[in-house]
Amino acid sequence: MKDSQARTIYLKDYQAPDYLVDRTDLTFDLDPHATLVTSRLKVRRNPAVARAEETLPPLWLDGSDLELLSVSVDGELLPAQRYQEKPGGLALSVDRAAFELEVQTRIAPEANTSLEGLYLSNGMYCTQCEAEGFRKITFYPDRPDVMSIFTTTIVAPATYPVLLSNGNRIDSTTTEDGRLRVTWEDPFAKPSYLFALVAGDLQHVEDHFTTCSGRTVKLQLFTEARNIGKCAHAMASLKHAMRWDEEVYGREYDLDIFMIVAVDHFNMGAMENKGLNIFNSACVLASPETATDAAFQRIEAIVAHEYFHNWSGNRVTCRDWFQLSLKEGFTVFRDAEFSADMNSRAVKRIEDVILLRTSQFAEDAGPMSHPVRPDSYMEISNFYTLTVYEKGAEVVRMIHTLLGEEAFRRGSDLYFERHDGCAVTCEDFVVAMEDANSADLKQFRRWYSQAGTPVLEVTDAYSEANGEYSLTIRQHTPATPGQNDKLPLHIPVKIGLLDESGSPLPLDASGREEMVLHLTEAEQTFTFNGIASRPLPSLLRGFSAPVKLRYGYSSAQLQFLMRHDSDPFNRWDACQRLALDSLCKLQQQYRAGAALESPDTLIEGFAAVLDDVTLDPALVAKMLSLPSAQELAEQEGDIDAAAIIAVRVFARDAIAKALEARFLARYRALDRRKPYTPAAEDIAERSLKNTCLTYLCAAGNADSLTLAKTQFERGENMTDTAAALAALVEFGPEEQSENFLETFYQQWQQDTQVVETWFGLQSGSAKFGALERVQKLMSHPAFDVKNPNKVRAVVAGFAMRNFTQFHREDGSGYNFLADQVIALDKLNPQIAARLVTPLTRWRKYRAEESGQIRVALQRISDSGKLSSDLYEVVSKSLGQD
Ligand code: 7MF
Ligand code: ZN
Repeated sequence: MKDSQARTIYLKDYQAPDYLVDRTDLTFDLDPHATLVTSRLKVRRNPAVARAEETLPPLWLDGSDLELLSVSVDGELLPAQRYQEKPGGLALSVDRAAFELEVQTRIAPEANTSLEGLYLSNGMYCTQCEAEGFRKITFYPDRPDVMSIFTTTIVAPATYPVLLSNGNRIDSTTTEDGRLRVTWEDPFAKPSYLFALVAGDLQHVEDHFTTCSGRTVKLQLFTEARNIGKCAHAMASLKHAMRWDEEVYGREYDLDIFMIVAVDHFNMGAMENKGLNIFNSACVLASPETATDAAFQRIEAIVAHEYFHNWSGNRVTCRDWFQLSLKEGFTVFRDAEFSADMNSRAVKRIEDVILLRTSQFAEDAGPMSHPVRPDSYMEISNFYTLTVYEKGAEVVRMIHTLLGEEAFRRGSDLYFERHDGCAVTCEDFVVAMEDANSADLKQFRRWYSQAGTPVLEVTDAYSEANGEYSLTIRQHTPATPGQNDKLPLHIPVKIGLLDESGSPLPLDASGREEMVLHLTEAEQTFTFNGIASRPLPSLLRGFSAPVKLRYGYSSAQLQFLMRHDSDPFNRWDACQRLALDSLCKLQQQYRAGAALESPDTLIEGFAAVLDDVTLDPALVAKMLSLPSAQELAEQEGDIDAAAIIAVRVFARDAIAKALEARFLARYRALDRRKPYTPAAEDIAERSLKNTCLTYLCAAGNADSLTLAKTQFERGENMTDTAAALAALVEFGPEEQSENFLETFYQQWQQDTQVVETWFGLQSGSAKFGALERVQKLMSHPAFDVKNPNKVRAVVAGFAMRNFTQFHREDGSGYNFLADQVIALDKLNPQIAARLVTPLTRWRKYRAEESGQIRVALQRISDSGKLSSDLYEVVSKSLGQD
């Protein structure tokens, strides 16, 4: 399977570019099969690397899947011996230090199924250039440290009335043959990955924002006519994000126009192209009738994320792709804080921590494990990972925790001031944080270079005679591929101490009740004085560091923390630990072939949570949610999929039956039938209401299924409708479930986003997502293998959310995924490489599963020439590289 083009790139080999591009003038003559791209570049030798009296090095232009038509220098056609087309690009011999280069190429957007570069989505032209897609448009130094001022002219038939690119529209005319010709200029120098072009028959909604300095910015959201009623929430979110970035970071928007375009075919969530963000439709369009609360909150977060990139990413960008977390970690931290300010802070934190613990920790322990700043890669698009994004955001959060709010802001101000208009490194970010505050983050930097999840083991001691309490913390990080020896990290451990009544104890003479311990050694002891009786520690509050924490809490202590901890995150965490402990005990019983015992302590804990009407209902809903099968699988090696599924179902049903009356009472109290709003308090009530409904249906009482049926038929908003449908499908009689699913499809078949929800509901269902059904969904008329959202809903939904069916004993789930990955690699390598993830974790399973998964991976490997994307993941997972 060895791919001749798959070679490894190393950070240590970084070299500044030989040439700079001051101006980039592009003209697109759009045609589905033969788009003509003319690129005029003002090129000059990079003075930072030039030496006197040198022979000029060749100019390297990246290019892939391009048909080269002509090359000229300073207006003269270049003879063929002056340039050479090679795999991956074009090398030009250069005879002057500054020149104008013109390159003409032809491309076929219609045939582009990779969704990188210029392609068509439902007849609309659009682009995706990050990380290395611009080279599929024209020959260019496609690297983020080459920043240029772009002018873009688009010529298209009048059937494409909307022609967009970055910056300001400076010209618009009709050509003699009746075509439209529009020119855009972006006054800010940018790397090619931020280039964007859109052309189509689009409608838009418009609004405006007045910046802190009083400038008016025009805001436009473009979409196909049928979706124009689904733009309001994204527009409101954008305005909130613009205000928040001014208030919290002092960052004002810099152009007079900001545009968002929704497209149906998109590999990722969205893209921060300068002044022209492009979004996956599912991440921007919403109405109460069609979108769930989760979708509303996701849209708010992603609109903010892309907007925040205007400063953290665009004005200050990355020197090279090893620095990806510089913009992504920082921007994810910014969008998380924004969401926390707009909604419930504790709930946002809980959701992010669940993602880290289930998926990022698994990545850190798997064959693709890498540091926040990777040292090497074969295919950069494989490194848009949870480690770079989420762990990267945790690293920024730890700097925030260590320095404090105001010092962090001083650091961020200095960072933007110092590096505005530049392409910089993670190191530059840390240095700005240090310089603005005379802080020392020397040891802290290891978080960027060391992979793996640290484990903290905490023990404590109390001396009544001295009134002295001490915490001893040991840290170690397990080995990861290519990194065997790990050094101690600088870890902020936020703590509090509770007395017997649950009140917080003062931790020192200043009387503060919470503090951040700086753990820097492999083992360290922290001592507290004046403690009158043995306290209960509340550790790692708010998840102050991305680590696994071990302390031998008893069930009684966890129940106590659930009730009394002043940190709402740690109350939830105590509840999760209680659930994890119960499920682990059940697993031991299951694996020993013993009868399963009712998880009474857990039920007791849940009862207390349900009875506490003073708690935020959203927090209650989170506390009552059992850890997912995926999260349980992350807990230990030698995973037994059948045991995980069995004990989770057993515990869920036991809880449902024991607390049925309480669930019903809360369901009734929360079923208020108010008109829908996506306000945090309303979302909170719906989430607890639907958690109760799910447990009620799990308990199997016919009256509960009637409740779900009524809620489904009322169809008041998609959150309630989808939750009721999911409960009916999972717990109702089979023939009826079919009918409900069919009714739902009939009602919503015109709505792309709802159909995606409908697909996902089935593929992720333990009961209804059997392989045969999932295969049938793939030949459903609404399925489109070229649309990543559909593939994610059906195939990834099955492989990543349907633990029961995916791990079927005959290995058919693994084989199915292997078949899909092989087929998709021919169409869309990025999606194929992401889809294969569940198979890469084969070493974690017990022999039965692991052997079958490895065979499926090997079959992919032997299936012929793989894309470099898929090759990297598969070969690293099989341990060949
Ligand atoms: C919120 O980071 C968090 C993460 C790259 C594409 C969007 O802005 C982005 C792009 C990938 C994975 C996750 C996200 C994005 C991408 C994302 C979006 C919103 N620069 Br790949
Ligand atoms: Zn981003």
